[in-house]
Amino acid sequence: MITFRWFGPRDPIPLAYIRQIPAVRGVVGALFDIPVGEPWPLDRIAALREEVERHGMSLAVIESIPVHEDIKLGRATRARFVENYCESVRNLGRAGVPVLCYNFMPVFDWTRTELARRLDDGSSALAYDDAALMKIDLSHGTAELPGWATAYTADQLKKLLDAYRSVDETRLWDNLAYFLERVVPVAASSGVRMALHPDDPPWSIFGLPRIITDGAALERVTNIVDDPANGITFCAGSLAADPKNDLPAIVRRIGAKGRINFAHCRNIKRTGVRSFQETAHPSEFGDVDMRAVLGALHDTGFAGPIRSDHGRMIWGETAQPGYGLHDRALGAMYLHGLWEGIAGG
Ligand SMILES: [Mn+2]
Repeated sequence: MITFRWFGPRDPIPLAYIRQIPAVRGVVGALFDIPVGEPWPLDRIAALREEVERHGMSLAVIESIPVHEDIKLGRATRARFVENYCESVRNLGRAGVPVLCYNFMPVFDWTRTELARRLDDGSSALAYDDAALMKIDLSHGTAELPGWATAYTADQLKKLLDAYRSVDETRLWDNLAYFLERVVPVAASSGVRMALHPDDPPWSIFGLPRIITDGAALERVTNIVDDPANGITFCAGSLAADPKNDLPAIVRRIGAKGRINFAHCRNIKRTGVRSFQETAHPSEFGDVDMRAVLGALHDTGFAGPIRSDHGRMIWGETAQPGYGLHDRALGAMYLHGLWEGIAGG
């Protein structure tokens, strides 16, 4: 099912417009006003589902319920936050939401160094360059980091970065295991499939550990708790930033185990070592062989939600970086056409 991310009532793109993109029948939604670590109320999730259904689509995925830093840090206070997370997962099940996309990246979610890189065709797109990232000064908080203007004050960020000094990759894996061992059984009994998103970009930034960076890591995740509810989000654009990642091979390996619960399909063009820019979705514009990716998904029996991912800014649109209507709609149509060609309609 082709889906489309929607940021709720504050999203300038109304559900009525999303409904008009041919083939899009599912919405990827979330609640954006629940403090991180608090449980998501059933009535709020149910209301979101009803609003989506009133517009003729289904609430296919929640992306995402953030994991509290105390869980990633393995602090003593994590037990309460894990229990709250379980409560949110139970409520997703009660509200009939089948898939939960989440990530386990310390402090920073997806990170870019430019929000409007000009491409040859006059459009603009998100871009990342490791050398530019190194120059970002975090001593004043996240003010210098594109897209993170108000996330952390200088003092909050310093305390958090200090706390992570004692968390290396091994500890982060342990803390992920603690989380999965407690949350996956709840997801399984609630009818919710978890879908861990790879780290974006898939390497350490600002000295913080990042572990969900390649096919081996994604497979390791699925082995921590061996249950269909413990799956991954296959994100083509995130994984493709590292040229060592063979995307169709990763899909075949994890897809064969039935553990790809959600797919993000977008394209990027690598512009150097640890440097890339986002592009239009079709294969010819970047380093992702999208036909091979969708072919592998099809061959392994994937029947879950797929969404177009970050889009460029085109046709004069102004929108939240990466999340305008036009280019993501073109991406959705491209993915739909490609899938129709592969699957035979
Ligand atoms: Mn993604």
